[in-house]
Amino acid sequence: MADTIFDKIIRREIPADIVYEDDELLAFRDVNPQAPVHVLFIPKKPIATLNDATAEDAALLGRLLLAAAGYARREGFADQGYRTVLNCNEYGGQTVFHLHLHLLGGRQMHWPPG
Ligand code: D5M
Repeated sequence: MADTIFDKIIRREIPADIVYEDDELLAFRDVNPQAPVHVLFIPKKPIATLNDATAEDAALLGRLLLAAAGYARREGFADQGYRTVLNCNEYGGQTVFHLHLHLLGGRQMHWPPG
């Protein structure tokens, strides 16, 4: 898989506003926030898109979701609500090809998304 800007953040080669880290995951604030809270949760394992995840990654993807929910709970906006988004490839609007989960909160979301 090609090296991405998120791999550089994992290796601390470029700065990021990191809000969560464990052995397998990293979370940092999106540089172009679309809501008062906009955090990206990524696996440290280089998976380019959701299409590239395999059954072997099932637990990792579950932990990614739970890490986002845990962050919302700790930050006090879980009950108010939030949105998680995982863009895949061109029609999904994916621009960085290292799988990432957007966590958006702090404002009313609308449906359908654009
Ligand atoms: O989302 C990719 C997201 O990644 C987009 O919202 C901007 C964000 N981004 C890009 N570069 C950085 C850095 N260096 N720090 C923080 N956030 C960044 P996608 O789902 O691929 O469209």
